[in-house]
Amino acid sequence: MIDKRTRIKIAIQKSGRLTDHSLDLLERCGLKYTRGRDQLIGYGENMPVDLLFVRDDDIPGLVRDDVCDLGIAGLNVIEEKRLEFVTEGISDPYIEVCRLDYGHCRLAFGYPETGSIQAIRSLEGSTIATSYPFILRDFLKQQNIAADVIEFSGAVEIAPSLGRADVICDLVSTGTTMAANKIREGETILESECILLKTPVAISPEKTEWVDRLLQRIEGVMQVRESKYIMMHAPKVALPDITALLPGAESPTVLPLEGFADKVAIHVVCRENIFWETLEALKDVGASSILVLPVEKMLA
Ligand code: PRT
Ligand code: ZN
Repeated sequence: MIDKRTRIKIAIQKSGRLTDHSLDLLERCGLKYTRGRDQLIGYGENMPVDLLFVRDDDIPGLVRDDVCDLGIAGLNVIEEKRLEFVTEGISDPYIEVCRLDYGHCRLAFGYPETGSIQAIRSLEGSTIATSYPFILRDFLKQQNIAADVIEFSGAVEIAPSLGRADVICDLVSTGTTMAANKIREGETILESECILLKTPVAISPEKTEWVDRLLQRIEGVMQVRESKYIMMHAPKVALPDITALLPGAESPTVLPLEGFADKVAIHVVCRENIFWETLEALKDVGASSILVLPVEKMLA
């Protein structure tokens, strides 16, 4: 039995595209857990944090109802449920804390290649199949388009060939599924990625410290993903050019180099990836012995 007053509960997808990434994120935050025999709950061993493994569609509701303090789901699901809650008169069901930079996809129209409708402007009077009726209806309303929306819980891409719809509105990542069904990808109505959700209810004082700590660690993990630690030797005069070349760099540490009056060692953390082109440009302005190292952990 989990003590709800003192232990933080996080809802994550049980088995699907988001599961490995979500677990990896929490493990990078230092969480060690054992998974119960029923596989539905992971018990945190070194933090007062437990994981609830559920279907992604259930995550927004669990956070809204304060069954879980935090949850991780795709913006597509979060926005669909939010609009559904709004129709029930619930306006702020959860707090969207931050984007997590995985699970990227887009909700886009798909037009059968042989069909007469090939753009949003021709949607008036059409039938559109989707698994996201709330997002789609909201979009159509904003665009002032009257169209029939029919809900498909899966395999939306076969709706046109079944004669059930003229057009589809579905998630796309590589575009292979639409192409294989002779459907042309059209306009995107929602860019999605995974989002960290927080309960709308005030978190109990017993849990606040660990929730804050966890959120800070998640922010740290997000920051180090692209961050690099760069070391190089360079003429002192080249310092302004070097700083200008490094994307997202903090102010560099500049150290004297034994035996060289006009040269220094430069150490700097860059919050963006460093490409070969940047290294070549650094060399062109006089840098040498350039080392680029990954950053393991970072706390602002
Ligand atoms: O059982 P549960 O309900 O938890 O799982 P699920 O089947 O609903 O979800 P799952 O694991 O398929 O996806 C979970 C989340 O991953 C989604 O809600 C999105 O936020 C995100 N995501 C990222 C995707 C895709 N990419 C994606 N490509 N979800 C679904 N797809 C589908 C897409 O609709 C298409 O039919 O995958 C198919 C292949 O896409 P293409 O474009 O690569 O061919
Ligand atoms: Zn789902």
